[in-house]
Amino acid sequence: MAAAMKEGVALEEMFLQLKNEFVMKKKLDPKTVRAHFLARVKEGPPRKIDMLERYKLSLFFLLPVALAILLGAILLGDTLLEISEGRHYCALETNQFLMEMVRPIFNCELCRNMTRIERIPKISRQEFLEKYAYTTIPVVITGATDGWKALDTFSYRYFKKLYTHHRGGMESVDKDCQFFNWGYPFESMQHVFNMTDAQADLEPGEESWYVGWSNCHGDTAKVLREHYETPYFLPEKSETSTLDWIFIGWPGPGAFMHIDKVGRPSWQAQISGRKKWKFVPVPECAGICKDEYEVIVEKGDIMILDSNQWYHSTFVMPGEISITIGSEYD
Ligand SMILES: O=C(O)CCC(=O)C(=O)O
Ligand SMILES: [Fe+2]
Repeated sequence: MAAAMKEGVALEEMFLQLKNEFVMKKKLDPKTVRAHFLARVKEGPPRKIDMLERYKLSLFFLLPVALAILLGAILLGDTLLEISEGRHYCALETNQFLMEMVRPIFNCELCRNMTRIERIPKISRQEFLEKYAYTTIPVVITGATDGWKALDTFSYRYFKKLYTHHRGGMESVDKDCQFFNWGYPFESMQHVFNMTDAQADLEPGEESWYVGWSNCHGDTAKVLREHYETPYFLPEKSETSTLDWIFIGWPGPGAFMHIDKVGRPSWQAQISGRKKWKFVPVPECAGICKDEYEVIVEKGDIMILDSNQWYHSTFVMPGEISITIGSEYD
């Protein structure tokens, strides 16, 4: 995971360097910019990609991908069926190169005039629908968790107790959901809940930590749902995924720069602590949108993001432990 973290940082550096190069040069069309980015990620130094090379490049990538899909369909038949039925989240381990290859081209007009990420204290369903729900523009709705029990109950010990008492909860995260250690030395949730009380509380001299997981265990989800509500501004007809995402950890680096392939936009409520989010537009928006955007999410705020369309990373600000819960919506 440390290697993956390094890879994430290197990718981000390369990405920003490329963006600067493109801004210095004359305007290139988005497809060419993306092809350059993919070529640089795969092959190192930049080079001109002509039609023949492009053709070879496509064959080079598409042939193994097609074979892998065929093999995967044979070997992972059941899992794929589960995914198609929405019972499984992801068949492949996160791979940023693959993510970049499969994501759709972004409409850079959406961020052309975007100077910052807005923090809005109150928003009606209608305004949210028109401006943010499906536009991919990140936004923070402040003070949006009033009355949520989670603000008083969620803590490291609360989750430890919940997952220890509900048989199968932890195992199902390992087996059917996802666990991210973001480069910190935890192999699984069992490992996280076995740390010493001193480290859990980040007593002086202890190492900071930050992890995240999705919960797809029915009984545990039922209990979690007693502690939070569907954000009041989500469109009436939208449905929140049955998958909850929890991220918890102390000040320091959180998620490293990445892009997801989850299919839907998501909300994330800050239940404790403060977290800085960094958003970087995709390569084809170089010179059209700002190089990066930052916003701090405070306790009680809800972040809205389309993690499929923006590279994003997080950093927990000094102070309390950061705890968030979120989900996708459609
Ligand atoms: O909250 C975090 O640290 C990362 C969240 C994230 O990557 C996501 O919601 O897609
Ligand atoms: Fe993400």
